[in-house]
Amino acid sequence: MVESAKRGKLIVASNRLPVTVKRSQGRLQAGRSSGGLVAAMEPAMQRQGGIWIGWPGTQLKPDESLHVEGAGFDMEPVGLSPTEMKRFYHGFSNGVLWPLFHSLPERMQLDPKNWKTYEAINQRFADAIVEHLEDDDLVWIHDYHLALCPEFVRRARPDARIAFFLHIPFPPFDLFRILPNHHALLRGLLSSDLVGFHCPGYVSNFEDCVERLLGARVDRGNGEIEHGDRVARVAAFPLGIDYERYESAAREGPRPKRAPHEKIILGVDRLDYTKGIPERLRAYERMLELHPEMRGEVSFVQIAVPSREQVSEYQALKREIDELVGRINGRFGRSDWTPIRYIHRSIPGPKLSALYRDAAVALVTPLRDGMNLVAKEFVASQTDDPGVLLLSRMAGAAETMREALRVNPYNVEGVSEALHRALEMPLDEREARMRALQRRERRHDLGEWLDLFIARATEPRHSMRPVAKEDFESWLGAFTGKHRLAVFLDFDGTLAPIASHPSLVKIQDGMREVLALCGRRDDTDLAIVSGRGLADVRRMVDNDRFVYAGNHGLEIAGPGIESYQHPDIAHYERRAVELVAELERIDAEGAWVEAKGASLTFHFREVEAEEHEALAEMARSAIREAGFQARDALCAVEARPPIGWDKGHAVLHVLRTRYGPGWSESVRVIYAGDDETDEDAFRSLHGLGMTFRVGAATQPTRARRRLSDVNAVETMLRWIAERAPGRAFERPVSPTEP
Ligand code: GDG
Repeated sequence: MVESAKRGKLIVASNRLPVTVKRSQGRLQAGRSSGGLVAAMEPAMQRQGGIWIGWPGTQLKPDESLHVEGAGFDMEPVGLSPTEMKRFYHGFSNGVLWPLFHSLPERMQLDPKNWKTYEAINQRFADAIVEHLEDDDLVWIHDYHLALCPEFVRRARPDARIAFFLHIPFPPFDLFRILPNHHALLRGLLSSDLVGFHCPGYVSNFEDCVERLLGARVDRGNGEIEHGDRVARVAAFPLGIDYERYESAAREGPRPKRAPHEKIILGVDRLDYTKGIPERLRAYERMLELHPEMRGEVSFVQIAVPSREQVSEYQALKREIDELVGRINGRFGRSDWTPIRYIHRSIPGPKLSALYRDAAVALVTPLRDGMNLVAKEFVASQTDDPGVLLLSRMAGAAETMREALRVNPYNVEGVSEALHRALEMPLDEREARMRALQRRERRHDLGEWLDLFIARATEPRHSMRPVAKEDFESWLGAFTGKHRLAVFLDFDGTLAPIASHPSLVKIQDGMREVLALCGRRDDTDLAIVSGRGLADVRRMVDNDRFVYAGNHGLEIAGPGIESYQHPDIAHYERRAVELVAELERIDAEGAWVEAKGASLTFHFREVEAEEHEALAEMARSAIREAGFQARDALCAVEARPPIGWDKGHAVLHVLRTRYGPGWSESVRVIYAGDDETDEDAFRSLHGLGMTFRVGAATQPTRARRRLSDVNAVETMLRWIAERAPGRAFERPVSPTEP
């Protein structure tokens, strides 16, 4: 399937707009917002035009609109109340996602209330996007604040072209799974057509999480992930800067009247604990300690732009830095020399450019950083005597900026040595390193990043290649080895496509053939586990070699096992007759009741969709009144006897009676099912077998992996039918076997 993508307008959404509005004496004043996202996307929007949706920094009154003269694009403010700011922005986004994604989980502050607000605000952003969305537009959502937004936009506009870019690292599986809401975040991101990251390492962390936590199929080679009936692409797009702008700003930047006699070491960061400012100050202190000759010869200028000042972690960090600066200046300072100049505010662009240009060393030592633009801006601004970039290995930028002196920011001793080396580095080496860095950043600049991202985001959509036997070889080959296999399969939606009425469901020829092949193998036993009555499902599948579990496992029979019928079944069969009669009295054209002995199903697939919930609720309450358990199924509600016996119990019963209590040593278990009731079996088999949830739905599952449809199940069975023979076990013989 190839679909052509024409280009409409660009709709960008990020937590903050590029302007921060303040109310002063009743009037609105717009200033620039700080941070890397704005630094990257503002020039992009100036080039592309379009509309930027985000929080303007203050609550606007209903009659106030936001028009910024000469911006080159429109801005749409999204309002956030002080409580919403506290819960959505400070609470969940910056109190949970920010530290966790930067591999600092001990700084997380979890509060379930904040998650609710996070969901609500993501929905609000999605509504604002949808309001402006026209055919052929590209929606580009940014960063961790809005991870659920793609899913909410997708729900409203299934065909929208949606891309997402994450500006911070994506953490490894072991850390990401700490998050209680990890499924929702992954599903949110995967609703995009394209999810972009700074580095290949973050892409592969994301792929690991999706594969292990959602069970989704991931094609790592092509960067494709199956999500329901869609495919999301994932790729690395390392962000660059507007190189020429920084270069010319440095050339034109103010020059000091007199060249300072000391060498400047420069740090430029938002005041954030991920930036490693205290560690950096300690490394500088250590360098002054070890190299007294440097005292008075160097000076450290640290710019720390105030950020997230309401979060307690940031207040504590500010205090720590203030104390460290005071201590170091007190310890080494002289009347004619201050070791550290600490500037706790934002400085204007031209002044920053001049500082970048004149610095001998840039100390860019974050503990973890998605990319880090300061490193790149420093390089582009080195128009005079080349300085040295000292760069943390933990910054995304370090993956490509190989000619920098790369350091471990936690290792104070190592950073201090590298700093000394940078200050002493001969011109030849400084020149060679800086030239190489400049060449790369000039070539891979912001314009290239934008072109590559937008081109990929608007590429025609592809279906993912269908699942193949080789996939099952990699998922099941090592697991099954030479063991005997016990394969459990649901019927409707797993072995045969769902039809408008259960009596119309039919196994396709290819499936019938492959089932027969599996059934003939001596090392493989098949069991069909269905919500249908036992006789019904046995008639549908029509193969005497299989075991059948009907009525969600209340009745079981077949070769090699003890037939089973739950002792309470007769009692519930009688009560079910009355319940059938009662449900049949619900007056809805197209709804009907399937009687299955001790259980029943109330179907409403043929009824208008808007009536579904009301009908389901009526059925649920009648079922509960009659003393049965109500379970939602696909366009249906099932009534089951409350006897604590489900498909999971049925599977374990079959395994125990067929292979003995030590079954887990001799057989490998595979289970595939498409229904909510199969989740019981997935739970029972968790850690004991390989489970597959079939179907395009994206709701959470306990299954290990997902298969898109009946065809994928057929491919799995073909792999099973053709796999190398397992060890020769005696096939259990039963009197009922033909
Ligand atoms: C996030 C990710 C990723 C700083 N002080 C002043 C000032 N700045 C500007 C810098 C730079 C930007 O702020 C900071 O960007 P970074 O990339 O270093 O860091 P974050 O804000 O944490 O950004 C980061 C980025 O998003 C982009 O994807 O690289 O990893 O954490 O542009 O120049 N600008 C001015 N005065 C200052 O005092 N004018």
